[in-house]
Amino acid sequence: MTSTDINITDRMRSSKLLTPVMVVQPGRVLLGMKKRGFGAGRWNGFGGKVQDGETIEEAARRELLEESGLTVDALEKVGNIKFEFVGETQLLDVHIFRADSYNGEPTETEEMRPQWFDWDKIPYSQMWPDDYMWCPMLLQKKKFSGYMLFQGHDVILSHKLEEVDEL
Ligand code: 6U4
Repeated sequence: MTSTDINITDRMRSSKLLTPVMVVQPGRVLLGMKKRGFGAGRWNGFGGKVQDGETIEEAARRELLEESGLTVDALEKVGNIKFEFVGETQLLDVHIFRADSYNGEPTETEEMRPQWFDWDKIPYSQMWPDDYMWCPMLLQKKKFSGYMLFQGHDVILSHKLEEVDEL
């Protein structure tokens, strides 16, 4: 355990569970431009908050459908990153999923505008600033676990990210 982990545990902070899903095809990945709310103006996976009474995976499927119009058969949990924002008490506990096949056609919704990106043209400069660290791992089918300390929404003060066998 690192000093960072101990800090989080000691403060006993509440956390909000979030569920971004990346839909991946050979050579391309589907992202959504977030049109409102948290992370607006950034390309992102499709996801949102886990509601009472649903599992994290159920929430991931519900949010994917609500935000992109897609359903998926298999959903693989590939990452877990905890986010702390300086001055905010609540941690974000983000569970990142990958889907390799999907049903339906990506459809723009009130919250997201979907678009396919080639793997070598992922718009990292218009994504959350941590994404360039783990998206390549996701595309390589690696699993990862980490922690990010943000100052505001643009600056990462410190981070830890490691490949793991299991989540
Ligand atoms: P609602 O309920 O629609 O008002 P909103 O504030 O729009 O909520 P939410 O909770 O639906 O946002 O979705 C936030 C999304 O952002 C989730 O899919 C998780 C994702 N997310 C949060 N931090 C991220 C980060 N650093 N990198 C990333 N995705 C992140 O790629």
